[in-house]
Amino acid sequence: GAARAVAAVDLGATSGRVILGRIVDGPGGAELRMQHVARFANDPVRTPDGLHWNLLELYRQALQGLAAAERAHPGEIASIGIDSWAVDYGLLRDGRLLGVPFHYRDARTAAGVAAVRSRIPAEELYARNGLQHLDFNTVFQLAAEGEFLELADELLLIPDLLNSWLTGVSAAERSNASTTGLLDPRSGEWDRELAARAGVPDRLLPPLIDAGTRLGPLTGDAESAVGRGIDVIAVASHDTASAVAAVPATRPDFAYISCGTWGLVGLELDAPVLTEEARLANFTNEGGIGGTTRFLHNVMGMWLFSESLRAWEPDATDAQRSSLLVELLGAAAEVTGPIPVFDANDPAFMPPGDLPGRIVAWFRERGERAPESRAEIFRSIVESLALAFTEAVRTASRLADRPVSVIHVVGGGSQNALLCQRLADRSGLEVLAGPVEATAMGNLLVQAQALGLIPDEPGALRAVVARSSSPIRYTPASR
Ligand code: LRH
Repeated sequence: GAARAVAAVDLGATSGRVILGRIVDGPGGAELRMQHVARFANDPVRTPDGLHWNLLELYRQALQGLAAAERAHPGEIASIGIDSWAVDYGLLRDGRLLGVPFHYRDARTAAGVAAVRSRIPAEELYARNGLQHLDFNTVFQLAAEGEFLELADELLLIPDLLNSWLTGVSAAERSNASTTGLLDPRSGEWDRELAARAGVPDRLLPPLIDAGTRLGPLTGDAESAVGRGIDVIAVASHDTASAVAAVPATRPDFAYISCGTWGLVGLELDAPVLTEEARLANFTNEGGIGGTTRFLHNVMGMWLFSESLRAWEPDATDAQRSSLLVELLGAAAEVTGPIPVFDANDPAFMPPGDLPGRIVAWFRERGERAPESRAEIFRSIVESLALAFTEAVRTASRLADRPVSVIHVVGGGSQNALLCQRLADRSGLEVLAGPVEATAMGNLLVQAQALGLIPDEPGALRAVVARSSSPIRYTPASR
């Protein structure tokens, strides 16, 4: 029979996928073979009270993909792992979801920021939770919930919520819990005193577990829909944590960019950097597998392209937008002359809506020449991202006092050849691009490790990724 398989449900902010993985023997050792089973759009929905995730549709798609995988490979799936974007959550009472989870791009959080700020100074908050300020950090979202917090008896982040639907077991996986603003990055435990001061009732915080913990078998309707005897394993459920776990680095002095909707730019460290300098540079300390710290900065990322395409072609399908992206990047590469560059960290680009209009306005407000054609706008995005990425790598290196000699770009953005080349040119560093599916790989490999298919030792996952992928190398143009 075929080797046992593990299944990843990887939910990104713009699309989700179900991918099967198998560990096979390669010439140099264990390798990961992946098989795409399902891909589906993740389209948020606006209702009168705000912007929401269509969580039931994502759950339905995940179950449907898993069921199709089980039908195609009966009895082979040993386990399932779920990862998603960070910070967002459901509130529950008696196990029942209270309302449709909000999208982190919803505007309601400003009130929550003001409320938390009035109780906890920004300096103290950072010294205790180590998170870069983003208006949508869970602690601020919760502070904007008002009376709903009083109704709830449990808080579950999106992957934890889906895991509880699959198994009946509620827990908070640490990598994603580290994005709430309620976790102490040194101890990896809830900071209950901080949570109380932020107005978050203690009863809401579920027990914490590490990535690699077996939660239990599929139960109830999930078992009927997918199959019997399949375990759910908590993976590094923050997508960025899974992606960084699967960076195919072979030497220690690397920076990474997990480049999807966001560009998460930084270093993997043994301990958090909680200095005032790091706070002012807006660097975050998130928890990774094996007790590592993801010391990184959020840059806008592929969102700038995808949201522009959505404004230009509101009726296009996912596939049509993908091919338009490739076409426009080709045209962008041909643009000559000085390219206008904007600040890719400007929060003005955060909300959904006419993004090209906001880019043009950014230049006009400053009395600068704005890009005009679609190709010019895309080239301006490429240059602005390459610059912001370069600055974030340099800042991370300085703040953590660690040299960097190579940048690994993983995720969808690693397919953007123009961006990777311009990043190499601007940073003066070698750029290694790929794998595209780093997040799913990290998800699958943590399961494989929990099942004993990969040794449980530092570096073991990256060694498998390095054998299973061949990154594309971009060298800086000589100037
Ligand atoms: C990327 C990501 C990122 C978070 C953001 C909310 O998908 O998880 O790491 O900052 O979404």
